[in-house]
Order: sequence, then C-alpha cells, then structure tokens
Amino acid sequence: MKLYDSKTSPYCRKVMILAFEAGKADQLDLDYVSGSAVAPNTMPIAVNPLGKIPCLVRPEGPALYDSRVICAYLDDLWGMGLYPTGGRRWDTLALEATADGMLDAGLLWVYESRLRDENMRHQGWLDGQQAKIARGLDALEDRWMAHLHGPLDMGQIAVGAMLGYLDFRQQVGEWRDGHPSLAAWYSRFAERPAMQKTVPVE
Ligand SMILES: N[C@@H](CCC(=O)N[C@@H](CS)C(=O)NCC(=O)O)C(=O)O
Repeated sequence: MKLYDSKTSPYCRKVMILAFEAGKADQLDLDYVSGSAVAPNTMPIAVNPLGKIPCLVRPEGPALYDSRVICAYLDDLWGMGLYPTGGRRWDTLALEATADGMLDAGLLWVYESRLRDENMRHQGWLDGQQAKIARGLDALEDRWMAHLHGPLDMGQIAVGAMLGYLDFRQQVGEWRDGHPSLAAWYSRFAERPAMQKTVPVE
C-alpha cells in the first residue's frame, strides 16, 4: 500500500504511529510529498481531490484519505482494536476528534501566518485558532486524564501526535504551563518506540 506522507504532518504521524504500534510500518510504501492549497506541488491530487495528506492507496477500491478514515481502515485490517467497542468507543472517537480539531486550528494558524501576505493577515483569526488550542488543552487536563491513562487507543495516539506538533511548531508558547497532568502523561507517552520513530523533522 502506498501512503502519501510527510515528516512534518501530524495527521500523517497518526497513521505512522499506528503502523509502528502494529509492527507493520514496512507494509507502507511511503511517498513523501509537499504542497498546500495555494501550491499543491507534489500533493496527490490525482487520487485525492482535496490534495491533502495522509492519503492511502489500497490494493482495491478508491484511495482513502483523512487520517481518521485511514487509521480506522488500518486498525481493522491489522486487528489492532484501537477503536474499542462499547462505551469507550465514543470516548475514543471524541478524544481523537478533539486532538484533530486542535491540529486543524494549529494548521490554520500556520497557513494564515506563513502563506497569507503579511498585510492581509487577520490577527483576530490567529488569536481565535490559538484560543481553540488553549481550550482543548484545558479540556484534556480537566476531563480526559483517566481515559489517557487507560489502554492504548486511537484517541491517545491522536493526542500524542497533536502535542508533538505543538512542540514542533511552538505556536502556543509553553503548553505544559498550567497542564501538569497532561505534561506528565505526554513525557511517558513520547517514550514509546512508535513515537520516537515518528518525531517530526523539517
Ligand atoms: N482532516 C485531515 C487533515 C489533513 C491535512 O490538512 N493535511 C495537511 C498537511 S498537515 C494538508 O494536506 N494540507 C494541504 C492542503 O490543505 O491543501 C486529516 O485528518 O487527514
């Protein structure tokens, strides 16, 4: 299977963390691409009309895109059980959506501050995206610590990838301040081999 990938994309990192946790990373043929909505460059627009990564080309059927779809597919294919059944399933999905939404805010912030011409930048928009990340951090600290300390699931992987991205882009200052439980959880989680093998690099 070919995975359109990037070492800076936190969404791609979610897929690669899952693959390393499964011990199946060698089954993914990685094609590193780059681009944006403004300049798609090598992004896989032929198989993903949205021009976004990650994008997985399967032996059968259309390419899969959106990290959540790809992760659910690989989890099913490899029998990982990272999307548990029963009540914990909905918590896991909500946690993954929270982390992904924080990533969306982070990425919009990066695009606004890097791609848009300086005289067109909207400070209120940038502040609004940072506020989403700040509220997300508070929610994780206040409401999600018990879940984060439970058995490994896709919600935890998404939070790990998201916090790694905050460290990588440094866009919300020191996120550990005011979030001691989350910081302690992350320092342990970041030691996992799957996390170590997928540290973002420019
Ligand atoms: N919801 C998508 C977001 C993917 C995404 O935005 N990826 C970025 C790279 S980090 C991208 O492809 N950007 C190119 C663009 O927006 O055109 C997912 O979870 O996969």
